[in-house]
This record gives sequence, structure tokens and C-alpha cells, in this order.
Amino acid sequence: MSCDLYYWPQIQGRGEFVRLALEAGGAAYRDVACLPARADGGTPALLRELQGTAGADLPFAPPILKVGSERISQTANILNFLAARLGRAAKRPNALPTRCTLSSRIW
Ligand SMILES: N[C@@H](CCC(=O)N[C@@H](CS)C(=O)NCC(=O)O)C(=O)O
Repeated sequence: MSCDLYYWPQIQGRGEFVRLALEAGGAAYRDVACLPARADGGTPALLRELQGTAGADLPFAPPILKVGSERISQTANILNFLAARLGRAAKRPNALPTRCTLSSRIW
């Protein structure tokens, strides 16, 4: 799976949870806002992504993960998406509510 992460380049913040999941899962990804402007990256690329997303799937704030034509936002939602695709999802039926409760306390 390859994807693009959009998150503020100056801070770790919520983006770091997504980076850790991507690294642990061995995903190929670009940290777009950390790329130089000549590679179409940097904060302007992040702002373009935010401004270009008005409508049904409004992300509200970074982090945003783009996978193909899908745009996924909200940190807990991104982590749940990645856990399933990177083979990291717990098998217990109550694991998802537990993760959501933990993440709402952390974030
Ligand atoms: N509930 C969202 C919160 C996203 C959020 O607050 N992102 C912060 C950085 S950690 C931000 O970019 N805030 C600027 C803003 O809300 O305009 C999530 O978990 O992803």
C-alpha cells in the first residue's frame, strides 16, 4: 500500500501517531508537507489539500491520509483504516471500542 500523509511539518502532534503506524506496518508513504517545495511539498501543499476538500468528505484538520482516490481524516479513523490494511488490527471483537476510548482520552 502506498499513500500520502498531510500533516504540519513543524510539529509531531497527531501526525506522529499516523507516521508510527505507517512505519510499523511497512507502508510506502510520502510525508508530503515535509517534502521540499520543488517536489510539490511543504506547508503550501498541505494548505492546498485542506482548501481543496470542501464538500462531503471535509477533513476539518490534519492529519489527512490519501490512498488512491480515498481521503481519510480524523486520527483515530486513520489508525483504524491502517490497522485493517496493514494487518495490525486486533482480532478481539471489543478491540475497536477500546481503541476509540483510548484515543479519545489521548487526543
Ligand atoms: N479530531 C481531529 C483533530 C485534528 C486536529 O485538531 N489537528 C490539529 C493539529 S494536531 C490542527 O491541525 N489544528 C488546526 C485546526 O484545527 O485548524 C483528529 O483527531 O484528527
